[in-house]
Amino acid sequence: MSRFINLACAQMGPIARDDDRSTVVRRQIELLREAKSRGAEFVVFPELAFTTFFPRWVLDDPAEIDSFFEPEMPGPETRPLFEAASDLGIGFYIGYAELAQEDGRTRRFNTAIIVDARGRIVGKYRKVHLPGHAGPVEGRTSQHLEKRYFEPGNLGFPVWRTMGGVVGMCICNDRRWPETYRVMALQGAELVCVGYNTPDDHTGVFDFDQLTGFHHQLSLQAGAYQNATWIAAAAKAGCEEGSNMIGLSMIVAPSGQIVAMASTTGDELISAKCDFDMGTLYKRTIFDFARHREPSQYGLIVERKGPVVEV
Ligand code: CDV
Repeated sequence: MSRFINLACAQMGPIARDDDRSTVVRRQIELLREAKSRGAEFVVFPELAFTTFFPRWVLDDPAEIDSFFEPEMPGPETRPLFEAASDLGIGFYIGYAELAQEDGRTRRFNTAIIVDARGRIVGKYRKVHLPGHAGPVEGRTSQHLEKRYFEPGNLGFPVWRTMGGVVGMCICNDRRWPETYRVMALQGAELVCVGYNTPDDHTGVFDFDQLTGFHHQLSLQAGAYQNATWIAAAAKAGCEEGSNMIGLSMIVAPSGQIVAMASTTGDELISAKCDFDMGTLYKRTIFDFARHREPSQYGLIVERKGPVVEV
């Protein structure tokens, strides 16, 4: 049996610090129109897709910080995206900085949502693995301060039955952690959506060597294969406010094969016809979790945060 979905990733080129939401949303709607012309039913947009990647800066002014956050989704400036998608009958995943009032206080999360083809938010995910630091690191021209601006996500890694399949989400750095995919795969994930902002010009002072693009691909291909799931990953790419971000948006099959990949670092739509059932072969054989996994032997995975050498 086959269950096909026409899937697209809307890679976005740089967003300037001064670009307003309406300008950005116009670009996104243009990408949605192209998606429609290709017959796409679901489009994955990047992480923090409405603004520049502000965690590269040390910001202290609360009003300036809040200007990058969305107190409501959709809000007045982002609603046109929802309306255009629903008019076109396209569902989407998009990332944004979420300003939440929760537990009697203001909280900030790096968030992504799934919106169905009728414009309804069906799922929300808050980024669990926040890379970088809480304060500026001396000697760096560009910081990575996600730990300063966001709390770790508190919603786990749920999946939703939508768009004809079982769909989950993660955000950027999450894609490097095997736990991310496995928790979703244990709930039957057939598609994992990922938006990301990955700079490749911090060599020598940050987490990168010359292999940033390779490690991105490696993580997605291994995650897809080892969990028998599709992965659709959309980049914010190009030189944004002086920081060089990788493109390489891609759609990866449950076999681990790349079936579509961006060739630019600008606004670019990639798409592929994907069969949700393609993972079934692996789920029945080599990765039949119920038959082959041995959770009783994996205790340290959840008990221990970092390595402790006892020998
Ligand atoms: N936005 C990110 O999470 N970026 C990280 C970089 C900074 C390590 C990533 O994993 O791509």
